[in-house]
Amino acid sequence: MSKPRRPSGPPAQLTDRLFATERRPEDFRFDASVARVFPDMIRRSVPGYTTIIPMIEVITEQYAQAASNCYDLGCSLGASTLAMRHGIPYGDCTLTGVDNSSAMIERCEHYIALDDNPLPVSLRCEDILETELNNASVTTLNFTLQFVPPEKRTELLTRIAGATRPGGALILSEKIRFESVEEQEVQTRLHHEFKRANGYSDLEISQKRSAIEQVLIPETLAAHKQRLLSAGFDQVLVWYQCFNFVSMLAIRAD
Ligand code: GEK
Repeated sequence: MSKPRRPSGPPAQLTDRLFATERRPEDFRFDASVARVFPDMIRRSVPGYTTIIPMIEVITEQYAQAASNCYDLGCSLGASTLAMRHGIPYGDCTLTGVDNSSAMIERCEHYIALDDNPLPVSLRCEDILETELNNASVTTLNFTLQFVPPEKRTELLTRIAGATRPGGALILSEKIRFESVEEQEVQTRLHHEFKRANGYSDLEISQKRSAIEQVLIPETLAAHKQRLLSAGFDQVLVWYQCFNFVSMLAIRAD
């Protein structure tokens, strides 16, 4: 039997021009206009995203356990969900993607259906703060926690750690900020240069920055590590960093 094709993720066919012309200042929302261009937007805006997605498959393969549940919280169009699907080596696992944007979930259903891996995927259009979690081996928060109000993050991570089996793990990718003003300045500049190199204009960069400022709240790496440990994970490590974007692995001891 041939192994199912590796996922390429949602096709990045539509170019993100959402902030290309002068707009009324308004907070960023994951609505239909964003969902339409999302694959292009995230690839050109998040340094390392195109590396992180296939590594989620590799990490999932290591930490998934037979007869357990795997979750992708804030699944958007399912790029991280599909990576998990292809990494799970057990047919008796469940895989659930959760997102509270109906525009994202509707499109995600379509991309999941196009992928030929046989593991069933359930999608929930729900708030990740409310969604039920249990018997988990691998949970992914790939650039989602940053959109959860900071005062609600501890409760969510404690619930995830509590639902995670011994030996299971959480993959947590986030935009971070730095204690040092100098490092914050350099890393932010490099991130903006990355966006410029990907074809975004100064106007697009500055309008997006203003729109997202109140919605995406980055924290320091130290704050993330400390909170993951107090939430109930036993080991936390950074497995990837590019500028001010990192991905961590939080593991529950066996
Ligand atoms: C990927 N993981 O392609 N409940 C449910 N969903 C939420 C919540 C919430 N409280 N807050 C935000 N979201 C994906 C990328 S994008 C990252 C994740 C980004 C959802 C929101 O609707 C959006 O789809 C997603 O989290 C964040 O690997 O745009 O930078």
